[in-house]
Amino acid sequence: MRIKPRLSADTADKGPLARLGIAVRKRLAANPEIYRLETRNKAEIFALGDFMNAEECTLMREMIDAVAKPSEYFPKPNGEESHRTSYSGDVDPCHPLVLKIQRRIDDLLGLPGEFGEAIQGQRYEPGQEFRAHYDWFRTNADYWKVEKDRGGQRSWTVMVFLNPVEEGGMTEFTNLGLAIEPKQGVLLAWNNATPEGSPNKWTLHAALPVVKGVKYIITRWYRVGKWGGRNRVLYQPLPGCPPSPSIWPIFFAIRSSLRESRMISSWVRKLTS
Ligand SMILES: O=C(O)CCC(=O)C(=O)O
Repeated sequence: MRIKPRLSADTADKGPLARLGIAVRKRLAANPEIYRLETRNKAEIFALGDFMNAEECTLMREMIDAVAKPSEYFPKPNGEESHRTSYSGDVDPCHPLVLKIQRRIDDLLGLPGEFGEAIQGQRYEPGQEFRAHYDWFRTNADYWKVEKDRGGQRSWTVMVFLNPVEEGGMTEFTNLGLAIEPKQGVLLAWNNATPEGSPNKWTLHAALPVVKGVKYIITRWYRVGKWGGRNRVLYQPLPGCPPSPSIWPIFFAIRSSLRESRMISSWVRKLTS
C-alpha cells in the first residue's frame, strides 16, 4: 500500500501555486495600467487605479451595509481572539453588479471564476481593524482538513477600496514597510505564495484601525482549485487559444454562390425559353 506523505505548510499545493503565480504574473505584467509595488522582490503586490467607478462603489457599499455582521476569521495559532473587529458579509453573488465586478476581477488576473471565493464586503468603523495576518492557510491547523478539499490553498488575494477614509484604515504590509491609503476604486492584488509555490511570509498584512470615517472594501480570494468543490480540480494553465476561424465568411460565401447559381439558372431559363 502506498502511504501518502503528510503535506507540510511549505509543500501543500506547491505545484499549482507556482503555476498560478507564473500565469497571473505574466498577465498582470502585460497590462500597462497595472502598477507593481516596490517590495525588494520579497512579494508580488500590484495596484490598479479606477477599477470601480463612483456609482459602482456607492451601490457596493449599500450592499455591504445590508449583509454586514461581526467578521469571522480563521483562528490564529496563539489563540488570539479579537484580531478582526470589522463587520463583513458575502454580497449577493447573483446581483448583476457583483457578477460584473467578479468577472472583471477574474479577467484581470486571467483566473477561472470558479476558483474564486464569493466576494466578501468589509466595513470598518472608527477603532475597528484587522490585525496582521496571512491570507494563506496554515496546513497544520484544524480548519485545513476542510479547506484542503474546498479548493485548497489560497493563491491570490484581490481587494478594492470603495471609499476614501478621513483618517486611518490603511492596508499595511507589516514587514515590507508599505502602507496603502484607501482610495475609492483602487484595486490591490497580491500573490500569497512565493514564485516557488510556498506560502510567502512577506505577505503579512493588516488593516490599520480607522480613526475617523468609515472604510469599505471588497475582497476576493482565489484558491488553487475549484472553490467549494468536493473533488479537487487543480489549476492547470490554459492552452493558448487556437485561432478561432469565424464561420460567418464561409456562410456568406456559400449564400452568395447559391444566389449566383440561382441567377445564372434563371438567365439560362430566360435565354432558352
Ligand atoms: O481591509 C484591509 O485593508 C485588508 C483586508 C484584509 O487583510 C483581508 O481581507 O484579508
